[in-house]
Amino acid sequence: SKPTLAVVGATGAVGGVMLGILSTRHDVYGEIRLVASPRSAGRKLTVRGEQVEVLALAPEVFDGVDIAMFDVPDEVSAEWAPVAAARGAVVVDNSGAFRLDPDVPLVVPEVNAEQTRNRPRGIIANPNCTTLSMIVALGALHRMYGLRELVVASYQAASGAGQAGIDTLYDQLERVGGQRELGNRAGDVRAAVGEFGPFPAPLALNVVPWAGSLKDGGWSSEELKVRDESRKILGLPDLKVSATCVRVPVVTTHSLAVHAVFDGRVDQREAQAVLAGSPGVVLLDDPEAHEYPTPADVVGTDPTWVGRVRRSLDDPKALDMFLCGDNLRKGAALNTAQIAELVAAEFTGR
Ligand code: 11C
Repeated sequence: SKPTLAVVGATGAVGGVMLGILSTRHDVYGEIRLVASPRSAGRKLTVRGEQVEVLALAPEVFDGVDIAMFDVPDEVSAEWAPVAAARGAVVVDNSGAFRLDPDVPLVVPEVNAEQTRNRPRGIIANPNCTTLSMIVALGALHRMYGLRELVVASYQAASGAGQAGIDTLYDQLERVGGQRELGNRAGDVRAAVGEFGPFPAPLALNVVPWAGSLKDGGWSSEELKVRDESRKILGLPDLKVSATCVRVPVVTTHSLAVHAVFDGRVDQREAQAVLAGSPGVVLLDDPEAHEYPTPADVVGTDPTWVGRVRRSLDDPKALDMFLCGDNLRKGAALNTAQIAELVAAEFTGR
């Protein structure tokens, strides 16, 4: 029979995209239960064309649930994912709480779908949106050439910081819009934008070289996630990864400039063909026609988009490229939904 699904964190930025994705998949689940913090309980949300009342997070909401998706802060997942698992649900968790737990697989279906069944804690982790915005394409290139090293700069959208990030960017843009004198003197944008919200500096008319929290050596948590999660997903524990994570005034869709070094020589045309032929990847790479991915064109789509593929001028084993992925879809809700569907197939197949 069709499994019962719980969506925990249904009222957040990722939750909203998740309900849209679930509404395009009528055959996968029986009941869908929506769960959120007590603050949001009682609200009605639409999924599969029906109004469903949001339940307050409590142990009982997981009774009879086969699969539970979590889109909540790390500390909420850390506490509640084991509760759901203890009540028999397979948890697909989109927080950072379990991603590096050796007993929790970190799954990107195009790269390591087979890991889904290897879940001793009953929990499967969904990667960070920045890692997810590049890893499907890099997985395909790794299969072809053998990956050795990544040097990454991210251009991350405001919605990576949730609804508060989106609201902050729009509020700031409203304040600076039309003020043509802004941006010519140090500090004037800072004075004009109002609240910074979840960001440490103005985001409108600016770029901010920071995402997450401060870790040893000056690295941000986001940069360490890109390193640690890429290694785990690709099964390359010694992969060299240097990331610099930057926030840009884009609402949704993360971009990355990647320098990837491989075991052997690479070829531009061959690499482009590999990318073009990989499920979940779209190659858009015709600079003469001004064709390359940009967040404004990619947002709302499912694949990882790749362009500007070049062989390094100074290293025949290295490729440089530019990637874009919708951080709320493949970067979060869609990948979670894909993992949950792999689990759901176990239920319907038995
Ligand atoms: C951002 N990638 O863009 C972060 C948000 O580990 O799931 C997601 C944090 C995470 O700010």
